Amino acid sequence: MNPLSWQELTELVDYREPDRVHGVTNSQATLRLFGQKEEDVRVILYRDNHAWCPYCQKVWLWLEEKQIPYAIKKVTMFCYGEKEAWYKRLVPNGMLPALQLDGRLITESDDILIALESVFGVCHRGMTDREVLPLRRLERSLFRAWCQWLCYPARSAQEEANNQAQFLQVVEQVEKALAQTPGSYFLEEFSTADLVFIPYVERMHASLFYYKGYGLRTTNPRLSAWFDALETRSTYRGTQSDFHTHAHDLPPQMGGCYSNNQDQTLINQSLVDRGDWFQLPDARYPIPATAKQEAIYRVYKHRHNIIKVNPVADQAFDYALRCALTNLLNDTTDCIPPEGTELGLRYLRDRVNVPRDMSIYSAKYLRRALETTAKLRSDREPEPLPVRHRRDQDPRNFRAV
Ligand SMILES: N[C@@H](CCC(=O)N[C@@H](CS)C(=O)NCC(=O)O)C(=O)O
Repeated sequence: MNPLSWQELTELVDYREPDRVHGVTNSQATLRLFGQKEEDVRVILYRDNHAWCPYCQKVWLWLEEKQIPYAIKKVTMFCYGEKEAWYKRLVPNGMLPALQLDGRLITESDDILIALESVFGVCHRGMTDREVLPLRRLERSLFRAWCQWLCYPARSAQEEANNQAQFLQVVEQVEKALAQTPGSYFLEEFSTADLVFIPYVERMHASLFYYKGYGLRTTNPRLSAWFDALETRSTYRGTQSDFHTHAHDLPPQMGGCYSNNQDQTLINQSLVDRGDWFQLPDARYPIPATAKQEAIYRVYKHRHNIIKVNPVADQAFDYALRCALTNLLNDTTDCIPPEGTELGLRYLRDRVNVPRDMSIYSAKYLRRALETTAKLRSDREPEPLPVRHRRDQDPRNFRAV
């Protein structure tokens, strides 16, 4: 069967892009107004192009939760490409996030939140609240124990076991902290305390599943309920990434992630890299009815750049990509891609980035369609993703045309 043309694909896909400015939290917006006017904007958030930076996610979520009108300026992180000269003039060390509040520049995510609280009020409880402060310290202990286990090569099996035990001990304290209130959040309701934990706990969940075979969400009932509660919030869902993106974005950011190579780890790695992505516990909320359509729409919209950067020749890859999308739309495997294009389909499978490109379930559908279509040709895998940098994702190659 021949694939649908781009024209046919776009006509068959019934998808209207959500309102980026006033609608639900999304990674593509450069202005967020929440029903207010542009003159009301007092805040500019400088965050990374990839919607990956954890400290940026914390501030991003705060602004979304509080519905403060703000503009967004996106900056390249060192490992993806060259930092913009205008940003280095503004923030000489190039670190993200930064924020302008009534023209005053603030760096350091904690200082940013404290400054925002002083003007707009707290998110239920503030950064210096006496119940939030010990939780902030607990988050840093968890972070340190995670780094110690994940980011340093253990010199012996005993050292690996000690690092794991140390991490699990802090997880127990987090479980106890979550048990202090009847609901699923750290305090009586969603607050700054949750915001502080979200970015790294999400990254711990993904990385420990992939590199250590450990299920943070599946083995800890309070953390599991906490994730479930977060996923009821459209703010969180708009910033949420998936296991694949985190597993492969973390090594260059953290200076390395070390696998324990245990049987469960290898099973998990295969699931994250080759699917089926629907079996992963990275999202548990119901699949939105628009997820497939969103995936096709997003590929259609950026098809020129996607085809240009792909290692397979443009014409062959264009055909192969339409095969994958036709198969996705029709839920079949009738459309067979040209010989050799399976490497290009898998190249793209490995580079779908959540939430930068699309939301989590759309990415699962797309990765699955790319993989099942590639498999119609062979099991050949492309070069593994780089671990020291991710310049294959240089945003300069993906500017809208
Ligand atoms: N303590 C800082 C840490 C910020 C930080 O480490 N930012 C990283 C990204 S997660 C960064 O901007 N690195 C420079 C780059 O990668 O370009 C804060 O809380 O804001």
